[in-house]
Amino acid sequence: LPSFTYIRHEVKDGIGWIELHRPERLNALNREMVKEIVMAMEAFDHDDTVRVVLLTGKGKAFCAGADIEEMADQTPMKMEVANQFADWDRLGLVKKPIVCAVQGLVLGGGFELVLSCDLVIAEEQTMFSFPEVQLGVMPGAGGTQRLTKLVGKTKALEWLLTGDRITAQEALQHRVINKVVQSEQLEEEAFRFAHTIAKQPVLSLRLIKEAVEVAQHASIYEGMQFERKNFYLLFDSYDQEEGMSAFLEERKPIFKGN
Ligand code: CO8
Repeated sequence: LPSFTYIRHEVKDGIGWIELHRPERLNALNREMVKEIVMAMEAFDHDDTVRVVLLTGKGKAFCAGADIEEMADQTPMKMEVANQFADWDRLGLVKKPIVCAVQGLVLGGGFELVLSCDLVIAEEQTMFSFPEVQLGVMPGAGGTQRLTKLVGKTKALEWLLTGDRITAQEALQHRVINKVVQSEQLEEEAFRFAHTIAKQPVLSLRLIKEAVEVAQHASIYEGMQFERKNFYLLFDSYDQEEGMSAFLEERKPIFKGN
């Protein structure tokens, strides 16, 4: 991986760690930064030493949203030609689980980035919002779609139409996030959470994530067929044989990731 301008990255114990790093702009996302995030995620997706991706931020805001300065003089045609949201589509194609740990403010495009991840852990002071409406625009990177699927129309509209801030507890209650932890424990808990997943057989992780993604848009019948095929596929893996033999022999399995 090249050294990036707006993010930091590292591989630690099977965890591909990406930290947003644009502190002077409260981690506001410019187009280059989004490209860097996507490039790092795709590189981790193809790196056999990585089993799970962990995305974090630091400081007052996990992310203050899209870079307003960069966005202010956009035109519809410039945006059509630049097609920047294609990068966001690529995020949705990452096969490995993505855990996101957030703190401080999670705004606009930053909230959309969080919604593009699979599992979210937040420190208790975290505040989420979609302030786009107050700027005369609306979310453009999946906010109206992913949020509505998660929380339903009523809450999604309330949050999107007011731009009000949502606490971590409220986000937890509405199933936007998985866990809330004390501020000083965020990093440790995030690594622990990621590590619990990283320990599992990697092909199971992959096919479970894929099947859950299918459940987001398929009918229950199609989804069941898809699940079944993925279930069958895993019986061609070493880790299935190892996992089941270990159970029968009353020992701990040693998974190989194939
Ligand atoms: N874009 C550009 N610069 C920003 C942004 C931003 N979103 N947020 C903060 N900054 C800059 C500030 O301009 C300031 O710069 P400088 O030091 O040069 O003056 C620096 O970061 C520090 O910020 P503040 O001084 O404002 O810090 P405060 O603690 O006073 O306030 C806030 C923090 C409340 C977060 C405030 O900065 C703020 O309201 N920021 C804008 C939040 C916002 O409206 N975000 C939504 C943007 S719209 C969006 O995300 C649309 C998504 C569409 C698709 C996604 C594509 C990526």
